Amino acid sequence: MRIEGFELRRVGMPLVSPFRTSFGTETERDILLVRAVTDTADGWGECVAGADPLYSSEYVDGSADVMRRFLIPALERVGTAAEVGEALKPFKGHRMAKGALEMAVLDAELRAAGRSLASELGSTRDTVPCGVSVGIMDSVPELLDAVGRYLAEGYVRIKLKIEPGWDVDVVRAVREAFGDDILLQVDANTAYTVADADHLARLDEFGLLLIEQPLDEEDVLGHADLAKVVRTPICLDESITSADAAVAAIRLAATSVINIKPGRVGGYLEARRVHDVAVAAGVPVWCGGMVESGIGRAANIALASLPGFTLPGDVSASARFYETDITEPFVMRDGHLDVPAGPGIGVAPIPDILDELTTSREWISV
Ligand code: NPG
Repeated sequence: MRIEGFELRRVGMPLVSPFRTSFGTETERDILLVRAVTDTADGWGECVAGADPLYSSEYVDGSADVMRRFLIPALERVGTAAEVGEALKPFKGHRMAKGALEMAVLDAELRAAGRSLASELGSTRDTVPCGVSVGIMDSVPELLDAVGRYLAEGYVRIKLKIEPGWDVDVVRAVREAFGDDILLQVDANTAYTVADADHLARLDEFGLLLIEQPLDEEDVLGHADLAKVVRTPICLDESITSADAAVAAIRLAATSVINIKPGRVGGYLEARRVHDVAVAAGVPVWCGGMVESGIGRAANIALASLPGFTLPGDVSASARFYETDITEPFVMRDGHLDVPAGPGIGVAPIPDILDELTTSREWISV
């Protein structure tokens, strides 16, 4: 395969409701899509960097810049998706940008070969269970209302975003309203310090599946210390930037569950390696979400169908975030989504909708 170049497309996708986390509130997603044009087929990738560097150091203008100036030119002699990671290795960081380019090349390669991403990654299921991530709200009644609606829609697992001042009482209210049987977990997005260990241990009485990333991204040892105080399993997200980072965190007993987000680790091929090292260590994984459009959502569903993904992921229907998706929408049935079976990621943008939501486009030859 010869890569001719990439189209960078920015799309502005309004969210159905504001999504608040401990690091900010989003009302619209500014998504960078990349289309790889090759001599055999085109392929799509989605960069999950946010508009601002608040979840991680990456941000979407920075991703576009590094792709344009460094990453895309380095792909001149690359002929397969498996070579992309190696070709981009000299450039430090920027995993979300690298992951998007690799995804587009992988999609093109698989489309040309008529193979699905799911089968390429090692999928063992046709459907995946859907979890939903519920943002911080202005009041507890408002939150209970939202949780009630998601449960009625069929979501099989609820994740509550937490931060200091919106944690123990909120979890208690959800347990009191919906009982002990619902699968429930919390996500702090690094909002606490190890000095909060005793406070976080108060969550133990609620039978949570896990506490996700309570401490700073770089505080892996802090998580190991915290895990000795808190009985609820600690799950790392932001800290797990590669399969090597996963191995280290597991060995340090800083994490007993792992959230795998392909963008955060530099792509779907590294995401599979994280899956593999976790499975080898007996550590369950689940697929995270970054409020993706149908492009990234399709690929996440494929990844979530690998055998080590034994917990429901942040894999929700398109309608959870978007009234109009840029692909055919993903619709949940009985709390599950079908794994796309077509070539590559199995979906493509609908041209008219894509054009309508596009805010800028740019062509870059390799
Ligand atoms: O279902 O796509 C989804 C969203 C899940 O809560 C979710 N994602 O910290 O995991 C996270 C959070 C996030 C969203 C992080 C957007 C960064 C950007």
